[in-house]
Amino acid sequence: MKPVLISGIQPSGRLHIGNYLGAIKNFLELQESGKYECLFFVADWHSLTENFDPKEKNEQIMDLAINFIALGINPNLATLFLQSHVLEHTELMWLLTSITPFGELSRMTQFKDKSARQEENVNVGLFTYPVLMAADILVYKAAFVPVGEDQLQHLEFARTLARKFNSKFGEVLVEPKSLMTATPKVMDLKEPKKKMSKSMPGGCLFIDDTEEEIRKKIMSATTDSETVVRYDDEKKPGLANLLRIYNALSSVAIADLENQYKDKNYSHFKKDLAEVVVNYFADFREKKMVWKKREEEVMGILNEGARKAKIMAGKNIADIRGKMGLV
Ligand code: AQP
Repeated sequence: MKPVLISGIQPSGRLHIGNYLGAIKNFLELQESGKYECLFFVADWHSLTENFDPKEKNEQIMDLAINFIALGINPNLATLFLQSHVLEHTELMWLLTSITPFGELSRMTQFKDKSARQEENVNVGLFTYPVLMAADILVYKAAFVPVGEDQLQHLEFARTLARKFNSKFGEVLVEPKSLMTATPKVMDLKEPKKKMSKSMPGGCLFIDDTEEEIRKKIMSATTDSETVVRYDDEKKPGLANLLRIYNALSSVAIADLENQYKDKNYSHFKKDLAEVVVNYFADFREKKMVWKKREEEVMGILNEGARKAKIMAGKNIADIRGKMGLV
């Protein structure tokens, strides 16, 4: 049996290049490697912890599922499903809350950041988010989780819970390891000291932006007052971020890019980068248009994915219940 690998993305806005380079690019490579039993899901429950409109949420869920498929998640190679279709995630979450220290959850960076950002809606779901995320992973006994850097603290927390559960009730859970890409933290285009985030759309480069939008956003990305194209993350964070994006999408080494642009200015570099991005996502944009007209087929893929996921999770949750003395 191949090791299980799992990851999810929230349907809370449009996918940006940080989601792609930090997570989805890895999903595709890992899926193609054939080395893992891959599970990918739309984390719709997680996304309810921020203010939302039900109609818009419904559209975001379908849009994310379509994005997954148009980007290349292949239902013949991976299981694609909606988190809310597999109730075993919430059952395990409840079981895990009984061994989760309150203090540890209140120290989670994302909880602190998001509760400061949405002061009017500091809900319990925002607080218990890491327990649900741990359940999402542990319920499949997943060994690997491809994520961006911002999720490492939550993954470490899932590892801690697995260890604690095993030592209290007996070995049953697997401690998951992270798998990161070479670009685990893509920065905001306007404020390059901050992570690119769906909640700050002004600095996001969305993967389904039009060609004109891509060009406009890259040309106006914050850089610095120097003119030399040189990688220096400390002094030139904006340019360093653009160099990393260029490198990740073209496979040209950063040192080679510095060389290639040594006698050219930032504007020349940015123009070329914009074309790289436009071309890289051209195929995706076309496929997305096609899949948008095939919603029924997408639902079929998600239903079949949930069916498979439920079989895996159901078997594991029975073992876990047993360890806890439930009958
Ligand atoms: N800027 C980023 N660089 C690299 N990886 C990133 N990820 C997110 N932002 C970056 C990774 O994308 C995956 C899915 O993220 P998510 O939608 O589940 O969660 P998120 O972190 O809430 O996404 P955002 O865009 O950053 O939204 P908000 O505004 O809510 O904070 C994860 O693997 C994540 O690491």
